[in-house]
Amino acid sequence: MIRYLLFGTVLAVCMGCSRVAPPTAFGPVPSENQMRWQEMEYYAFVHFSLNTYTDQAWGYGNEDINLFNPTELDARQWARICKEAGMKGIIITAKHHSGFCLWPSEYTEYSVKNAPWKGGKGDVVRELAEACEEYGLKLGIYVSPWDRNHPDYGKPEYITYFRNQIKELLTDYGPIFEIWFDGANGGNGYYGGANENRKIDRTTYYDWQPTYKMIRELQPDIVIWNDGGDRADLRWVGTEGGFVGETNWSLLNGTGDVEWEMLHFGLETGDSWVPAEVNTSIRPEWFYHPIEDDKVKTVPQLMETYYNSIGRNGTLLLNFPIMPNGLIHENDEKAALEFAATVEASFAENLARNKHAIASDVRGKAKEFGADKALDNNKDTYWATDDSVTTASLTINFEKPTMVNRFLAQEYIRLGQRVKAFTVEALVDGNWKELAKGTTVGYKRFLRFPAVEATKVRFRITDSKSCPVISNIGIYNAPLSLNPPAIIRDQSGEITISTDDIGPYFYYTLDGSEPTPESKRYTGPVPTDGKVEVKAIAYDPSTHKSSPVTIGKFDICRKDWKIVGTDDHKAYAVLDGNTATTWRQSRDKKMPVDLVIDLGGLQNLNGFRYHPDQSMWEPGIITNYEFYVSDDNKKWKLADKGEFSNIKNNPVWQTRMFAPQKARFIKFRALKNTEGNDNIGYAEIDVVTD
Ligand code: FUL
Repeated sequence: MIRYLLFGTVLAVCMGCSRVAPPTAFGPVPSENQMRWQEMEYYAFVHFSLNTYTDQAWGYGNEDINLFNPTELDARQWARICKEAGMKGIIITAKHHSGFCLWPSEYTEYSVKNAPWKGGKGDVVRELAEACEEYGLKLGIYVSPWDRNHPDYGKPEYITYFRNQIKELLTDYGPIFEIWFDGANGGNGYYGGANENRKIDRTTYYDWQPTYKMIRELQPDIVIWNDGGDRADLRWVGTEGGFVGETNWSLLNGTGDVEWEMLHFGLETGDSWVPAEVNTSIRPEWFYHPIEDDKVKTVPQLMETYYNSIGRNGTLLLNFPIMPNGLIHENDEKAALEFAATVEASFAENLARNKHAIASDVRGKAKEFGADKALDNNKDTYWATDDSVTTASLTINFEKPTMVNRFLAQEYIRLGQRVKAFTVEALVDGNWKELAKGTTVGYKRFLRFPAVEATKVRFRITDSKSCPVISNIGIYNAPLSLNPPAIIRDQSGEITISTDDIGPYFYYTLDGSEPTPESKRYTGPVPTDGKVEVKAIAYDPSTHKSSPVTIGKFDICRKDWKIVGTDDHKAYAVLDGNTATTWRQSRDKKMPVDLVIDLGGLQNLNGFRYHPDQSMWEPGIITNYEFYVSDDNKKWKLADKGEFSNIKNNPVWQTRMFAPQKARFIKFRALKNTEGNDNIGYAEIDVVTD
């Protein structure tokens, strides 16, 4: 109350006319750099390194430099695709965890300068910087703090090395809009031949403050992303799945611990402006794996990501893995361009633009803060209320019934983030109807709802930290696209096809041909045996539109498989084809923990697949494993061992190939999990046969 008396709407006198003062900033506000970054909204990651050539997620640090030979590398292809896809910049993995440098760093031999590519004269970062300049894109740098190659990693000397590298990257390649410091540290690595485990204390080891200072001196317009140490300009959202919390405050506390919830939802009471960046890949993994060529996200999936990132007050950093030849795969390009076209079509016409609008309150009843300022397509003007008002509404009159299914609100965040809760209502056939509800708004907030024919739409702010300051409202009628169906094969071999959409038909093929509405119609589970490739579409009989195609590739049927050494019937969740169901081994077991399966007969094995536990809390996700095979469940032979590198942040299917083995039994041995305890869970286990 005192605050309102002191800072209540002020009538100021200017040059003989009275003028209503704008609201003063409330709480933390973005810096100019953060503001410029937020307005970029959508930009790309490219993941490319030596591990592109070894099919790994994280290089160990000893990969042979001679493998690096991207004979067709064309950074202009990357830039063209990003530009055509509506992106505003590209962040490149100049150095990933393996330590291999895509630029000829003066400080290490482990770089492009010793690779066969261009006779050691190549510089990927330079080529990208030039391509970005040509296409009008901004350049960003990912430089991994964890370095599995460097002999000094873990010692103070490494920090000097790391800073020298940052200095090179921020000095030699023109303006850099963002620098990205990933917090990953899996411990083990090559480390100049030591081949050992080196853990560091991420809160102290990197000594970030002098590094930040140097960065800001070298690149005053930069924003810093860091999930591993001192608070920076931007925050991670706690998942690589492509979504931030429905509630998303662009605030955190400047010091102190950050819990997962704070990353995901921000902190309403935070004392610093630390907005969210949603990073996700256009494929399941970050680096290129040929096995994922048919796993590129579809337009409906990318639209879902759009609404859950940009549509929730975040930015979207979408990754393209670069192929060993140095190009982006055509499937990824196609998906990104179709996604861009769908975004464009969805928001081509703002049905609220310049419509007549009435607000419940207008600041000092002044024209410059009127309702129409939220509909004038000018990001520098806004509708605001008097300081004491924290609930308010704005009603847009279409005059005639108008079909709508999307709502957009934007706060003028230069004055802080304020709105805590709102609803969207519509006048349909003379009655007010609630369409959707939201919590925070921030820079951009979209709500989706089933289409209605509305004569009026009302944006009702039901709670706000201070007076609302709304710079833009958008109302759209976006075309709908059907989700591609999910295809599951259970243990008996039965195929099930489904989606979350209500009402579509499904058509499928089992012979590799493209499904169309002329193909076989799905009416219920389809029995199959042996290896099968199922292709399916969802189809809307009323609009005659089809979804993108889903491809399900299944290896030998698992109907004769038995899980050995347990009578827990829940164990068969690992064979039910459903990655949402998990079997947890008994919590009494201590590492190593084995899962033994009898395949029911001899098989020609040359790989296995593991889908990790999907639980958010206390998951039992395996990071280090051994995989054995046997004829008789007595004599075991090691077929493969290794790590599932980035599995904690990106818990997707893991496929490992090994030299052919004829065997009837398999033993999947867990040596370590993501939490450093003994919890072990499996969503699915499968084999690859030749
Ligand atoms: C992760 C890394 O460990 C991944 O390899 C990838 O670079 C991703 C963007 O960040 O945490």
